[in-house]
Amino acid sequence: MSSAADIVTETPLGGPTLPQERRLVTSIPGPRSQELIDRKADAVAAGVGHTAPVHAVAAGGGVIVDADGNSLIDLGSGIAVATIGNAHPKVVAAVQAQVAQFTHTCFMIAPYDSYVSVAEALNRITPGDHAKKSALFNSGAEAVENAVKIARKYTGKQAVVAFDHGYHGRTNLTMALTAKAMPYKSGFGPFASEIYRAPLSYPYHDGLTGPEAAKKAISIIEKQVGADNLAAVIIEPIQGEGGFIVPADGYLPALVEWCRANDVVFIADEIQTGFARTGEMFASEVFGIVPDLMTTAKGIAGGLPLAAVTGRAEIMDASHAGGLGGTYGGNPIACAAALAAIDVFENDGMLQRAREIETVLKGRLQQLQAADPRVGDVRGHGAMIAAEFVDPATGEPDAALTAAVAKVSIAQGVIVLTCGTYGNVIRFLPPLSITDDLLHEGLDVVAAALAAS
Ligand code: PLZ
Repeated sequence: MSSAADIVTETPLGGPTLPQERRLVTSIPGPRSQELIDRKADAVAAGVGHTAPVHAVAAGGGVIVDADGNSLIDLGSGIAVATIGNAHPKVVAAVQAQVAQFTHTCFMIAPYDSYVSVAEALNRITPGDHAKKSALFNSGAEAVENAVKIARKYTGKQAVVAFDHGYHGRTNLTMALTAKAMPYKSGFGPFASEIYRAPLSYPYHDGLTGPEAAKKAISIIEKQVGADNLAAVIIEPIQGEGGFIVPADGYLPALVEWCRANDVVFIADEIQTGFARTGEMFASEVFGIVPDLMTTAKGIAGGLPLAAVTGRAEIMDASHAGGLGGTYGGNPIACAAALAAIDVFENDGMLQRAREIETVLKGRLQQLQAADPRVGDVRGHGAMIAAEFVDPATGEPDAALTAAVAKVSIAQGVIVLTCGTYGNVIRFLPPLSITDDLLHEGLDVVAAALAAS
């Protein structure tokens, strides 16, 4: 059996030197993976699911290697986290140096440089040249919770508007902000109060221009919530879990303008879209908007858990001293990883690579769409591209087809993720360290899975 270390191939953007190939030496799951899946069923709470039935032992470049020696093409990056590639050498070196120095003092007890440096970097690279400040947390949901706390404290108002198809996390407040009941919310209520929902711009389905869709949303917000009660609007510039929905041009700028005119904090949730994923450092730049607050996580630290709220200094400073924090927020190891990852994002051609990946993904998926009417829509930016599957006769979402294509692809050694309110979207979120050859091979497998489904 060939092991991960047998063949050494350079990956284009660093990462462990795993052979960059799809290699199936057993069926998926192989016996060792199956053993882990069985132990998981016995030991891990049933609510914690998994997409690919594999026992991961190594990952880098564009592959994940399992305990049976299979090498799977990774088109998901652990949900948009391993954007610079798994175990990127700069992240590994930074983490190793930090872990040997100190592992935790608690930033609220004895502050350290790397937290402040991450805050400075975020203040510099997020959109807008106004004065900014940041605060660091552990997970995306925790960042969203804190953005809402900060906006409420600053405005003295309580209501928060989120959008149809939105996803913001699994904690109590963020479940309330999240749109989809199954699997995220069902049975887990009651949910936080003062959360309202407005319609999104979803060009493939609503046929509205951006300004038309914004007018509709703003009218609902004004009538059902009232600007005088509204602390914040929170939106993903391109929705992630909801189906990689790209709003029509002009939608987001109109919302931002309305927020500015009405003393409402505009929060961009860039947890999935941030850090070069869309071909810009942040998706807000794709739409030419400057959010008041931004939440980030996922790609920020090359796989280490870290999240942030960054925004206008006067808003970020609204909280009394001691009002924000948490034991682990801005953990020194995660901060060291983030500084290394941000260096890679800024200096190693990541924006360019995301744009190249967009060309490959969109080109291939549009070819599929032209040949197969079940591919209803192809959309996205950078290395965040999706295909929406429908019944061509009715235009209705086809979740069964989508699930079948994903399942067959994974069995053939290509990890793809689904998403969408109706479960009828396959999303492509490859690490930017993937080679073009692997990307094409992954798409060949998906195309064959579609043809066979
Ligand atoms: N906001 C926009 O995409 C996390 C969720 C996976 P956490 N998305 C992946 C799952 O099924 O749990 C996400 C996001 C946006 C917030 C979050 C929440 O980030 O780090 O998972 O808390």
